[in-house]
Amino acid sequence: EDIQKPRGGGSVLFKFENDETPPSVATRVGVSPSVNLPVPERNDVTLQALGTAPSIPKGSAFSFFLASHRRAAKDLCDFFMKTSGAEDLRQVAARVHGKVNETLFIYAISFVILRKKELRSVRLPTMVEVFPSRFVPQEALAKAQLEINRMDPNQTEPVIIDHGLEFSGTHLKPEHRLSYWREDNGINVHHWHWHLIYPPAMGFDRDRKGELFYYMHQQIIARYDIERLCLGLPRVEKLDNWRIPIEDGYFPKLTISNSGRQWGSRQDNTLPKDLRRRDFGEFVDITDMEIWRSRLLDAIHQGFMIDRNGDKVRIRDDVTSGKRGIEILSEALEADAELSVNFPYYGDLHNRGHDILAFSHDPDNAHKEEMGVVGDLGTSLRDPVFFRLHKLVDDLFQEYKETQQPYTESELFLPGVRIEQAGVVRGNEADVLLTGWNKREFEASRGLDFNGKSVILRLTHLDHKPFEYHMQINNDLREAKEVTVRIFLAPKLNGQEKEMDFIEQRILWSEMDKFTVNLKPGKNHVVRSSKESSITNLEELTFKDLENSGPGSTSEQVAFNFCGCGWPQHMLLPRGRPEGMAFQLFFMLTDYAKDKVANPGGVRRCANGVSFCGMQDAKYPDARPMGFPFDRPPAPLLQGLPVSTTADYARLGNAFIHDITIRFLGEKLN
Ligand code: CUO
Repeated sequence: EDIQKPRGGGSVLFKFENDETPPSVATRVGVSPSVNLPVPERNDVTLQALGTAPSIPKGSAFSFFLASHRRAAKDLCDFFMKTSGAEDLRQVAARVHGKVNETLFIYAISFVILRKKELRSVRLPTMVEVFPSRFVPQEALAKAQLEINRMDPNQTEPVIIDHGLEFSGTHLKPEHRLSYWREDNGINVHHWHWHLIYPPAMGFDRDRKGELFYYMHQQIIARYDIERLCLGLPRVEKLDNWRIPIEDGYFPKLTISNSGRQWGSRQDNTLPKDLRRRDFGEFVDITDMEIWRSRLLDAIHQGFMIDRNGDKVRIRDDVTSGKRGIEILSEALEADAELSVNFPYYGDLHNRGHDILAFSHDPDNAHKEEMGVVGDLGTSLRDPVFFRLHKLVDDLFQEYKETQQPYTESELFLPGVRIEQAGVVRGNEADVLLTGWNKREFEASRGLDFNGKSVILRLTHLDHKPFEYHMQINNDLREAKEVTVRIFLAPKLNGQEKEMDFIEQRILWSEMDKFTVNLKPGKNHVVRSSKESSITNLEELTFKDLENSGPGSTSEQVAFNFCGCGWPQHMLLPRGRPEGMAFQLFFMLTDYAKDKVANPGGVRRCANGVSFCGMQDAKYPDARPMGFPFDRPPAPLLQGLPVSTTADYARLGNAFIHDITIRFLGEKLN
């Protein structure tokens, strides 16, 4: 039996002529109502016009970390960008569909919809429904297909694929205990979206793109390390020696963009090798990786980089105009070949790191194997090695941050306002938060063809009971004061069950929320729901949501393409431990007048996920360095006393530290 006819995900966005896509699947997604009209012949859509886009084979993996694939993406995006309006794009896309790689097609469509103002009403469904095969094992999809083949043709009940809790793990390997986290659908969708908004070398820059590359990934590593601590595992180790085998392998058991081709897998103890993929025209030596890292470290320790003319470019974070050092360093490290201060010299450490790891099982194509999941933006977090690579990246950023002047007391202190009390409340219980498992359903039969029958994916994920932050703040000033409230979470104790000092805890602080309040003179009681977090997104929309919302939908839904970026709300809290685990919340108030960023004419669109994703058509809305005040080493003295732990920062009246407990119920919530 033919299982899952390749549908390529593309057809789900538009209705195509001669496409046997069932009408329900081909539902227009917020495009103009004429979408079911036939696609007229067009002589402007030729293979030549697509540049290098058709060079990526259909059915195979597409990797934004490969220079040749980025070029193909740029060619296709440029071509789509020339269209005028939704109808034109639909016609052009329908002609291109089937001629290019499926993932590339979805990437380019998403890219253009994000960037063309007139396409703001076009919304995209979640990747889970576009490419179900990237989220559940091939075996489960094949089983569903078999069940359908045996089914009574009149049966209307959907077939259900229940996925989790084990995910790809067996619990024989310590790393498998975190499969639920790495393979979480929301985290992977967030990562895909983030890179879609902030791609390197696509001919444009975004405000503080490099700094956000550092910060968003730093926060992923912090959260991953916290989750490891919850499970009694040590912090992730950076991959800084490419000449010894990588202990942990990874077997994704997934297929690529519904084509049936398998992602490559990596055995335990695989030795990374020089990349010699003639099929992509991609070559990298391990030696290059070592040289680039060493040059970046030179720059960090000397305090300047060398541009292409041989001139020094100072890297410092305390500049008030121009680019911060972190921005310059990040563009050279990621790297963005167009924005790097000296691409030939500082190289392409991070992207090439993904490539070497993605092909470590078949570096020269001797086995004709596909890349591993770490090569793809939408799947790379599944593999434990992703975190080892990004720990290396973050380690370089931290090395740089440690060379920066600590914040001074006047930069940290905000006179006149004082946090008297702050904590969390859930129902009528204070300071105890609960986590457990939950499930969400998606339709697999939108992106895959199951003979027109409905197949539901029921994915298990970590979740928590919603809660509220409560803060008692005194404003001793005579007038109202606008402040930014910054809330962070970190474990109280390290792996040895000892209280952490400032330096040890510094890079674990996870941003929970950031918002503005106007404090009236006197006492203020500020309440904020966990659901409003500045790092989390709106729930991803399913095809059904989109059908139900119609063209006259709310502006929040309209902005979804951008809002799709953001940490999943269900992963806001680390899981804690069954017996309860000690955490600390850190609250800080800063002067909004100093934090504010002028956004001329900027409508505040899609405030969700803003801390990790920025805002559409606007500058990043916080003037402080990202991660403030934990992005730098501790101030040596505050109010004349030394600083050894974070609690010493709370001596300032505008900061507050508070102990809470997170208890993992290990059962279904609600
Ligand atoms: Cu997000 Cu390496 O930058 O995956």
